[in-house]
Amino acid sequence: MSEPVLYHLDQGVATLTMNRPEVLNALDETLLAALRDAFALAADDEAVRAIVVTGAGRAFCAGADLGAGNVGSAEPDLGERLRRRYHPLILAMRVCPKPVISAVNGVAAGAGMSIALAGDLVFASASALFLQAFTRIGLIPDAGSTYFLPRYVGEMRARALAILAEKLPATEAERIGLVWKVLPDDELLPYARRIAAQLAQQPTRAYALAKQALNASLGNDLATQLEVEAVLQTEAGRSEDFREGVSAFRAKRTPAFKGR
Ligand code: LHQ
Repeated sequence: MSEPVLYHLDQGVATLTMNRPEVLNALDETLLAALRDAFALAADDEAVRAIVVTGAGRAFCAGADLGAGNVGSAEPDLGERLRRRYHPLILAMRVCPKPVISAVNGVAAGAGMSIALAGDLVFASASALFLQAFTRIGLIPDAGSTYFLPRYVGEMRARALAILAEKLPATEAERIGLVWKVLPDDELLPYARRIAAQLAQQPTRAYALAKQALNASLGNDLATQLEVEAVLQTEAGRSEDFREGVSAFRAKRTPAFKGR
């Protein structure tokens, strides 16, 4: 049997590829567990300083596996399935102390779209599509979609995406702020890996702290968030990379960051 998630490490970048192309990388228990494990491995490995998540074949991910024996087959409690399998994955992506790039190479539907949006940067191929497929089958958006959508694109667009559940082309997703950059299909993965490899040479500890600040931001008032920034900046200010950044600036040389 082929691996449900391919794990490839090169130049400080772990590429995680969901690998069930025959069902557009639909999420079954095995794939979900493997993806969570792959994020844990990449988060813990000091050699990994940036992560790319993508899909094998023509899709990014078609969401929960709707095939026989999976969701919809005498499922007693979908909420429990979410808590057990999806929430740990989405949280792992958000709190991962390394930048996570979603390279959306084709359709990202249902919880597959939620996984895409959980990345820190979302790049998409020109032929990619985003689909809040949930209400089409009588479910509500989950795995973080109701959290990410209003924050990324505003209330009205979030509601339209969730309720109309229309296919959203990549260029339109970029226009409304769900995607940072759209690339020609054959350039997406090389581009995502190139950017990730560049990030891997940068002060990645600062990215981790910036993620922490941004994760906290939307639930906080200004005074609270200023304090969050101060606490995290104290930490950044004590890092080797900060000393190196300033010293390289003064010496007019290229800094050599170590992510510490
Ligand atoms: C699939 C799937 C799929 C299995 C394509 N499953 N086989 C729910 C419950 C519990 C907890 C967690 O959270 C969730 C959240 C969710 O994610 S609910 C939303 C689930 N996803 C969907 O409803 C999307 C279903 N798929 C589609 O609407 C279409 O396949 C899309 C629009 C994604 C792509 O359409 P096409 O490009 O026309 O491809 P296709 O439909 O022909 O699919 C290709 C194959 O992949 C096909 O198999 P076959 O044997 O006929 O070649 C599909 O059956 C299979 N596939 N999605 N989710």
